[in-house]
Parts: sequence; structure tokens; C-alpha cells
Amino acid sequence: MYKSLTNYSDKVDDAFLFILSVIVFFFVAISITIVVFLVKYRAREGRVAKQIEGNNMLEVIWTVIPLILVLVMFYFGWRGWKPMFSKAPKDAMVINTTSRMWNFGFEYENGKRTDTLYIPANKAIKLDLESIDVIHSIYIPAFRLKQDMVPGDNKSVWFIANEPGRHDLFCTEYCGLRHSYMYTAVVVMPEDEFNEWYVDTTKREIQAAPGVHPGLAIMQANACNTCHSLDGSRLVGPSYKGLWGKEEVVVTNGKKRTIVVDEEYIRRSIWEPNADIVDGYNKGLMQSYKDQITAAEMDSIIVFLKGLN
Ligand code: HEC
Ligand SMILES: [Cu+2]
Repeated sequence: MYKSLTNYSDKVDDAFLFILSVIVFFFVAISITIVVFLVKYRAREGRVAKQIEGNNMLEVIWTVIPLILVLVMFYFGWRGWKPMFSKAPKDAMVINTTSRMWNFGFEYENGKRTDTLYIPANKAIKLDLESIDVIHSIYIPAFRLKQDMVPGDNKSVWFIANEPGRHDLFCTEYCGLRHSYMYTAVVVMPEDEFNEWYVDTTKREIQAAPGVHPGLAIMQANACNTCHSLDGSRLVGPSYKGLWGKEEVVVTNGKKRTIVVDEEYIRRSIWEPNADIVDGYNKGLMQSYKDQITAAEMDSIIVFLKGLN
């Protein structure tokens, strides 16, 4: 009925289908019984209702049958759950998966980084999960995979994808204003194709589309624009419009001071966002991009921001 896309997804489907069958069976059986009884035992001239005090046989039946049913449900559920949370094989490929407001980031063993999850088929993949701000939840419906990502409680999940394909991957824990932007994909590739893609670390994943400034492309890839607009409107953070060279009041160590936005200030804003807080905005919303934005990318961002004026 369904295609099994991971090593355990058919087991999850078994649990689902079993529970669904039980539901459908009882829905139909009870509905029919209601209708039949309505007709059969309707009030008639001369018929008196009988009071039934108890029936041990019935009590046993309606205790034992549901008990068996829920135990079978548990059995199917357990079979699907166990492989997901068992220990990953030693040779599993580890991918560090980070969630933040509002995107996912994937970092491979060779340092390659992407915002879409690329994996080879038929190989164990272990996702080490970390959220750096609020609770997110990684969800790949096609793989029947879902795991909350709670800051400070790093979990991991592992699976083997059975065949090449592209599937939705998104956050399924409402995590604020732009939760819906946490929408990306998992791309499963044949092993040789994946290897070709994997070894190529010269080609950064962040490539500007034609006509898009590289600085802007970097910011889009890091989801900066979910919090910062280009048109002057206020989102979670201040707009980039007119930022360069602007005089601004910031709060540094609890004290207000006026600064002029220059390269150094922008670098600090991105690498240590909590050092200077723009007056009127909240601390702790923007997390440091120290590990995400390289010095060269930073230069590109600065050139782009300068060009906005
Ligand atoms: C979760 C929301 C969020 C994300 C994502 C985010 N920021 Fe911010 N940013 C803020 C907030 C809030 C402030 C204001 C408070 C402060 O100064 O830390 C801010 C401040 C800034 C400032 C200083 C602006 C000013 O007016 O002085 C810059 C520059 C900046 N962010 C750049 C970036 C870049 C580049 C990225 C992506 C690499 C990014 N931000 C991602 C929320 C965010
Ligand atoms: Cu989220």
C-alpha cells in the first residue's frame, strides 16, 4: 500500500494500518448495531422495557477484547519505534543537524554545510540534533521520522533511506513568527552520485541565483531574512534598509550608547549579537553565527549591506 522508504517506515505503517482497521471495524460495527437496535427495540404498544442488572460474561468479553487489541497496538508501535531509537551502527554517517529561528542547517563529517539534507541511499545516516534557541522538531513525513529538538537536550536519530528521491523536511513544533519558513527537503542520492557531490568541498552550497547579490544569497541561506527585512519594515529584528552608516542607539552591558554602523559593528552584530543590542529590540533572539558565517562570507554580506544605501 505504501512504499517503504526507510529501514523502519513499513513498521510504522503497520502500526498505523492496524489501528486504523480497528477504528474502521468498530465504527462500522457500532453504527450498524445502533441502527438495528433503534428499529428492533423501538417503543411499541404493550412492550415493557426489561431492567438488566449485570452480566459477567459481557463484562469479561468487553474487558479482554480491548485489552488484546491495545496490546497488539503496543506491539506494532514498539516494532516501529525500536529501530528508530536503537543505537546507530558504528559506520553510520554522522550529520550535525542544527535548528534555529528559522532554518535548519546540516554539517557533514568533512565540513560541508547545507540547508537541504543530502544523503546517500542504502547507508546508515545518523542525525545529531541540536537546537540553539527554542524548541523545534524535525519531521520527514515520507520517512515516518519526527523528533523534537529541545535546546540543551541533544538527541540523535538514525535511519537508512532505501531509494533515491526528494522529500519534504520541516519543523513541526510551532516556534514563533516564521515557523513556516523552516521548510526544506531531504534529497536521497544513489551512492556514487552522492560521493561525487560530497567530495566537492570547493563548491560551496550557497550559490547565488542569477541577479542575486552573493551577500544576499548568504543571508537567505542562513535565514537572516526571516528576522530582517530589506524594505524598512520591522520583523523580529531591525530592517537592513539604510543600516549602513546609520547612527544608532545600542545597549552595551546595560548602558545605552550611540554608535555609527560600520564594518566592525556589523561583524560584531553577526558574530556576537548580544554584545550590542539595538535599542528597542530584545536580547537573545539572534544567536551567534560564529560557526556559520565565514570571514569571506562576512565580507560579502557587508558589501551587500553597503550597497543597500
Ligand atoms: C531569530 C531572528 C534573527 C535572525 C535569524 C537573525 N537576526 Fe540579526 N538581529 C535580530 C534581532 C532581534 C536584532 C536586534 C537585537 C540585537 O542587536 O541583537 C538583530 C540585529 C542584527 C544586526 C544589527 C542591526 C542594527 O540595526 O544595528 C545585524 C547587522 C544583523 N542582526 C544581521 C543578521 C544577519 C546577517 C543574520 C543572518 C546571518 C541575522 N541577523 C539573523 C534577530 C535575528
Ligand atoms: Cu522550528
